[in-house]
Amino acid sequence: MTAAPTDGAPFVVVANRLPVDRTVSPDGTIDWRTSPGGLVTALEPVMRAKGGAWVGWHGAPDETVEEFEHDGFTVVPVPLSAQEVNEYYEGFSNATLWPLYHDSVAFPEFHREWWDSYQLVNQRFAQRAAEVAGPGATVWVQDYQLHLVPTMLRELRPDLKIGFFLHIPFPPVELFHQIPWRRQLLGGLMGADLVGFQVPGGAQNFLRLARRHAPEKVTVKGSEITLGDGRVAVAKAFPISIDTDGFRELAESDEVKAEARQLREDLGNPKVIFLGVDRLDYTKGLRQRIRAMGELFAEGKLDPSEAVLLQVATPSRERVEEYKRLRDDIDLLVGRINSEVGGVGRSAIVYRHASFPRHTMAAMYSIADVMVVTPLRDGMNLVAKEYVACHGSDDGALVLSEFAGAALELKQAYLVNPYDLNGMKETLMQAATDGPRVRRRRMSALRRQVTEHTIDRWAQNFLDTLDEVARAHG
Ligand code: GDG
Repeated sequence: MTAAPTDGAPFVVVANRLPVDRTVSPDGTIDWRTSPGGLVTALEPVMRAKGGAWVGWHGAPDETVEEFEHDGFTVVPVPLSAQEVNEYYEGFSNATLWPLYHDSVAFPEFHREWWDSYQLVNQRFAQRAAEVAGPGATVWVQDYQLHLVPTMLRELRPDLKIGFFLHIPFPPVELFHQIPWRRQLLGGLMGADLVGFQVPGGAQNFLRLARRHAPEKVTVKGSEITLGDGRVAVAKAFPISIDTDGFRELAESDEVKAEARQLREDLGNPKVIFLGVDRLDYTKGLRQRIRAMGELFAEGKLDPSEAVLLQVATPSRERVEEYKRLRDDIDLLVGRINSEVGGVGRSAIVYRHASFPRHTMAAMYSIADVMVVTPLRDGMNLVAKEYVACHGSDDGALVLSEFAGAALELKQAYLVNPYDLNGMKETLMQAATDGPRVRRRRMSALRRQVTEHTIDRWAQNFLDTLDEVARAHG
């Protein structure tokens, strides 16, 4: 057991990555840059509002960094060796759990040394959280890289309220069963008072597994798991959202409006702009989407002098084999399509493998006539919600995969099955050609949804429920 520091933080977020990455330029200057991805977009505003401490890796291997203050909260860096980055992060987290939790759309690899490293690193995160959390503090553990932390942390600090939120899908029993360490992973989560999932299906999968593997004296009833010592862990869905007002205000600013005009001009003022924005990840359905768009151009259904697909693919996990392959595939596919369709000096697909500042993203969202979000599987997908928040006029259209968690809320989107190429092509055309009345009706329903369900409300909901559970059963 670790003693509670009397001056510790009352609220602690524990996530694999800090919201800022440490970068060192060639002249040795150290800089901190916002790290990419959905988890940071979602939690940074919560942290800015609540204060406290954020425990996470700072993005540079083999370096120890002291804690420091940033934007009203304490940043607590956890060091990782190059070997741990390789085995715990790129290995077990991103080449075992990530593909398996996303329907095994890529083959998950199981290596015992990756698992050893995963346990070791989870223990380090738990230890650091135990050191910075004040007496009776609320600790919110994030995502699949830290499955074991809730139980490890509870052993060190039984006085804490512990929540866990999984940002990605939680798989059905048949898939989860493949994992050699399934019991330990489940047991790790049961250390939390509240385990949150993006959609009810995820919570149900978890409860079903808990029932199946429950050791003696553990019972599962409804959404409650009662453990041997009488403590209760609750599993429920909390669909995550965005800082809707923040995005809307950004998109309405004069700077972003000017940038949007310039962007449209740079693209040659096309009649229809299709937009895709994704981390370059095989779960995001880029191959299928680009093929569908390519066929629409090749068949003459879309005219490259009038329509364009702007596709942003943010670099991600570049050292993992499957991601290298994906990058090459997409380069090849886009190159082939552009060489076959389109006039001289005008590309059917404008593809950028790069990361852009948030204001440029807002400018892109506001000029996109059709936003195309077609993951093969996605916990939620914030890009879909950001588009709705930023696209001011009601003449936009959102094409959204049925397999994104967001589809359960954004029901008025043009829903597609990304595996059905013909169906997707038809829906893309329908989204581009529907009359203004239909588009307006759909967009205003979507806007209502993201205006009412914001990131603040999500965090408040989760933390209120955590308080209730801990009070009732703690
Ligand atoms: C995971 C789950 C879940 C992307 N490129 C740039 C950039 N982004 C931002 C987007 C958006 C975020 O990254 C991506 O969020 P998603 O939700 O779309 O996807 P994941 O990264 O896979 O997130 C996902 C999420 O966690 C939250 O729970 O929704 O299902 O997989 O915010 O705007 N931001 C900037 N430049 C870029 O180039 N500034």
